[in-house]
Order: sequence, then C-alpha cells, then structure tokens
Amino acid sequence: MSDLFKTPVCDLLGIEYPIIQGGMAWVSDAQLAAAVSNAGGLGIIAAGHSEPDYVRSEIKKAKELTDRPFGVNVMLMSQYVDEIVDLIIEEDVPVVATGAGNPGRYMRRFKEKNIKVVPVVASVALAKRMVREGADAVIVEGTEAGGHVGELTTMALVPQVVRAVSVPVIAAGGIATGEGFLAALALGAQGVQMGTRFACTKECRVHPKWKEVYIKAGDRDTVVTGRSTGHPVRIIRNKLAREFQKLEKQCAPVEELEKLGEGALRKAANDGDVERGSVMAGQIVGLIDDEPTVAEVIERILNEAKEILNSLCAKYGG
Ligand code: TUI
Repeated sequence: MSDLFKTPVCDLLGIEYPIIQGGMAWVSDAQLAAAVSNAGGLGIIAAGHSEPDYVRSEIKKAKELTDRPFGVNVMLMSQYVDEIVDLIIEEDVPVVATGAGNPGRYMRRFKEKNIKVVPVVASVALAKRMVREGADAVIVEGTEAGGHVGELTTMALVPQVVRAVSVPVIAAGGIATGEGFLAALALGAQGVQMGTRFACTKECRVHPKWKEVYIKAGDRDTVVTGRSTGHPVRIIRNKLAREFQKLEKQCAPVEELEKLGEGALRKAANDGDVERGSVMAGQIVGLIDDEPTVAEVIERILNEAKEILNSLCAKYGG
C-alpha cells in the first residue's frame, strides 16, 4: 500500500498508516491489538476495569504476537489505575492512551520512560491542558463515539482542537470508512482512531451476538444513557437502555442507575447477553454490515480514501 496518507503522527508512533484502534474495555485484547499493529496501524489493549494481572498478561501476549509498536488504553475511572500505570511503565509499553478522565498526574512518569502519551479528550480545554503537561498527541473524540462520551461532535470539535494545540490530532467518533478517514484529514487531523469498526472484525474476540447486533443496527439504534449521573455512555438501544432511560426520567437515585450498569459491559461483550447487557457502539454502527479481517478494514479505508480524493480532485481540482 502506498504511503499517500503517511503523516507525522505515523513517525511519532512508529506505524505505517495513521489508523489507531480504540481501546474498548472487554473488547480490545492482545489478539485484536496485535492484528491492527501487524496490519500497519496502532493496536491498543484496553485496560478498562480489568485487574492488573490480566492487563500484564495481555501485554506479554501482544509482545509475542507482534514486533511492532502497540499501546494500552488506561481507563482513568478504574479502581486499579495506579497499578496499571506502574505495570505499563515496567513493561515498557510504547504508547499509552487514556480515557474517561485527566491523566495529568501520571504524565511525568510516562515521559521519563519515553512512553508516548496520547490522551483521549472531548474538549479544547482538556486538549490544551494535556499538551501543556507533555502529551505527544491527542485523540479528539466526538460524541458520535461509543462508550463514555463528551458533548461535542467530531465535526465541530476536531478543527477547534487543531487550531488550539501544536501536537498532532487524531480524530475519533463516527469514523469507520474511507469517507470518514478523509473527512478527518480535511478537518486537520493527522489520523483516526476507530473502535466500532474494529470490534466487528474476524480477529476481535467479542461475543458473536455483539457483532450480530452491530451488523443489524441502523443509524438511530444507539442512545446515550447516564447523562444524569455524570457518566454518559453511548450504547445500543436495547432492554437495558430502555430501563436506564425510564429510571433517568423518573430521576431515580444515582446508586440505582449505577447498580443497573454494573457488570453490564461484561454481560454483553463476554457472555453475549445483548438485551440486558451494555452493547457500547458508536453512531457509525449503522454503516457496519460485515465482519472483515483487520487487514481488510485498513486496506479498504485507504483505498476508499484514495478514490474519493481522486474523484474530488477530478471534480474540483486544478
Ligand atoms: O474512555 C472512553 N470511552 C470509554 S471508557 C469505557 S469503560 C466504562 N465502563 C463502564 C461504564 C463507563 C465506562 C467505555 N468507553 N473514551 C475516551 C473519552 N474520554 N471520551 C471522553 C472522555 C473524557 C471525558 C471527560 C475525558 C476527560 C473528561 O474529563 C476529564 C476532566 O477532568 O476534565
């Protein structure tokens, strides 16, 4: 494949194509991350709420499955966050992404080890702060994304962050195809992060029923629950989502809502209970209609983007 879309962030992260796989709790394991890295992107293992021993063993597996760089996503709401940061440093993981919070207090230790730090941000203010504290790049995630989300759309947020910071911006939220990839570059991003697309690939070991839901879902099949608890999460509209919405409408106590959400992601991703579990998915799930290999996803995106670029140039260029 050509290096038409090679951007400086590729050199920063040691990858061929500026395509990063989202760190999805209960979904992004060593097998998926290694497949993405082997295909020329950056694979990411999700620490999520997992225990440190599991994360360490996935890091070791990834090192066996690929000799290319990969990352670990640290979910900052995890009760194990301190131990996970320690083991990432011990294991010399090349790239750290963070989500659902501010990783400022760990930044110095990562930087001392020359670990590249790429926080996921959902606002200009946090992006600026992360860059001040030493972030090597930022993943700017719009509310179209699956899982824990902010308020702003990718379309509105990415160019605002691009103008506000001096480090490479990676766009996330609503991207699964060549159209989205090229649009992200047009907005000033140097690359993309995709979760939903990579969750529905052959190498991803999420429960087959999860993938079935993705393939069937249409444009209006996701909802954001938990805005009232301060933990907004985009999931597929199912029995759990409806129950959540009902309780939120009744202004149910936060504890009751949190109890409903407890273990729900595992229930869906691991056990395949896609009605009572939390099937996190981005809005772009409506475009997912097959289960290709990771390499096919990357190849498709680059080919589509090239074709669109050529046709735009033919139509409007010169
Ligand atoms: O982190 C994500 N997405 C996630 S994490 C996750 S695990 C989970 N499991 C059960 C319940 C809830 C979560 C599932 N999906 N994306 C990155 C992301 N981070 N998007 C938005 C943010 C964000 C939001 C607010 C980052 C920082 C922030 O505020 C921090 C501050 O201090 O201002």
